[in-house]
Amino acid sequence: MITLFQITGSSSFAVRAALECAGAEYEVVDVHPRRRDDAPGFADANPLKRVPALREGDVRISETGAILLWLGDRFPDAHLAPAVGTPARADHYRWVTWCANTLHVGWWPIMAPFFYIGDDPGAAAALDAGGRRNILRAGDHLERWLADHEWLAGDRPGVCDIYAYMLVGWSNYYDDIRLGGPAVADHYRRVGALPGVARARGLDDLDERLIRVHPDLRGGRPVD
Ligand SMILES: N[C@@H](CCC(=O)N[C@@H](CS)C(=O)NCC(=O)O)C(=O)O
Repeated sequence: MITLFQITGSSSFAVRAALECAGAEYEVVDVHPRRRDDAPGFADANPLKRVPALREGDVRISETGAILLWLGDRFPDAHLAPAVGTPARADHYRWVTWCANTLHVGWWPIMAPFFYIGDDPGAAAALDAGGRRNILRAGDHLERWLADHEWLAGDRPGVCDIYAYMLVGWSNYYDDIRLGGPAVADHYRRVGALPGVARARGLDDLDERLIRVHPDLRGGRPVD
């Protein structure tokens, strides 16, 4: 049985959505963000104690992109990863890696400036401005590709689309940040309409914008 260690509404959403799209059998361990040692097996699955992390038998895997690549191969019948050796497979590696090393970390200066500068308010403004420039540039890159591709890799939706969907969706937390243009918006709607992605939103207590429906709930339980 696959075990997913997750925090509702965090990066683990992409993994949960991929598991749902794959029709996988899995169980979830909800990690409390301030009491990560309470989750049995979490440190074993990821010594860094970050979510998402996944365990199956002797497999221990963390890092959103790595887990998504692994799931694409673990559930071949779900076709969430193009066939090995095809040009689409190259796009799949490229987009998952780009999501991880550019779009995902591109959010940190905006969403989590304390990672970089503690609580220095002067530095925060500069970091936020630079972060916004970078994330908008990333959105333009996505827009150019999606202007003439329905999906990021090949002719059907895959794990890279799910990863991009989550990261584009995070812009809904901000009134003044929109990634890309009409092609990114259409792709966001297409991926969001996939039954597995919609199910994962429900399980994660998220609305169609990926915003928590009940802000006081985490993993279906009140936040204490
Ligand atoms: N590079 C990691 C980053 C994972 C990460 O930063 N996870 C955050 C949630 S989005 C986390 O576990 N934070 C701990 C917490 O919220 O307490 C990945 O791609 O999975």
